Amino acid sequence: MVVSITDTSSVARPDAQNGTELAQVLVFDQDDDVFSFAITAGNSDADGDGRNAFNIDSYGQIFIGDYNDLVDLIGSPVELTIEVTSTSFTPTISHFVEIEAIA
Ligand SMILES: [Ca+2]
Repeated sequence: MVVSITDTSSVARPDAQNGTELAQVLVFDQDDDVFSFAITAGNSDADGDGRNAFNIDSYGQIFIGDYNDLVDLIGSPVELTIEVTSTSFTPTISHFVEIEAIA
């Protein structure tokens, strides 16, 4: 299994819409293993509404899950650790998000 990502970093702003794509994790697997994606570190739910700032779907697309959480992240780049779970092993890959203030 080879894991890569379209963008190692991205920039987001607190006025972004939920669902805005930041990057895509790509998996090449010769054995056609079944695999799944999870953000295992770096995520947060600053406003405590049960929705994390970032999310990843079953296709490996990383997107904004809750723009309300981004305000608290302005100025300090966030490192998200994405874990790819498969039957054989669980590689990880990082994606950095810089949160810009709304101009
Ligand atoms: Ca939240």
